[in-house]
Amino acid sequence: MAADDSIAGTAAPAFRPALIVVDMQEDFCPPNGSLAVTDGRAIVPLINTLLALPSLVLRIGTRDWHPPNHVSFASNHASARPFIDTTTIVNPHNPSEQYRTRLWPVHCVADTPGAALVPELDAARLDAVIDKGTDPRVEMYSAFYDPLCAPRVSDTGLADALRKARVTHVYVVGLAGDYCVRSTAADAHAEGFETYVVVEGTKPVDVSGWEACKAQIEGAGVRVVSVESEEVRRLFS
Ligand code: VGL
Ligand code: ZN
Repeated sequence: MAADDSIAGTAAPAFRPALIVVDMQEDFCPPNGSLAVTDGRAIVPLINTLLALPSLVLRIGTRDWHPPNHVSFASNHASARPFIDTTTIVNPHNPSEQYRTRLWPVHCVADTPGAALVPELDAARLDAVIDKGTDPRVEMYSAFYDPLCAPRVSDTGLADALRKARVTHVYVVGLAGDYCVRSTAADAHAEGFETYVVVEGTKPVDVSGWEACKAQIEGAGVRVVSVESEEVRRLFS
């Protein structure tokens, strides 16, 4: 008998789902966003529908929330072009840990209009909003922590918050599918949660690479599912 069976052997496995709404911010949306994702605004009605579901035990929003001197801004590097050039990120506590990362236009500077959540998002339903990318020295796509690990530089406490709420399943939506949604979902899986990206609830920066990117997300142990799938429909029951 499995450990989670009741004495009668009838107990269903726990289903305590959380929704993570990633970076639904003005700068990632047309028409004015500095790093606008094509059709980024179009996903808000579906996200609001999901946010209203009573089956969710936790609803988390995230914001990309950078200081003006953030390392990911091309303008902070001599003659670097956004979207095209890369820079080296160095672990401030360990110069031997380094990796290359893509440079971006200035976006989501803390407390500016571009960093605001889009007003049509039903943000009143969020239990908490997590800010990330606040350290000027490191890039941070994931809502959990930065990709440096020896040692880790920032941790938002999201994994602890999910565990405290006894979450079992994590559904991820928002922007951008190929960056912050992807990293957040991969870390949710690595933290032990059954993790889904709801494909109609996200849009990528690079449309041409999206099919390959979705395959890589699944390779990290995450399921990329449709809103019509059994995995999403169970949220509605
Ligand atoms: C993101 C690029 C730079 C994202 C954040 O939210 O996916 N993308 N910063
Ligand atoms: Zn950013």
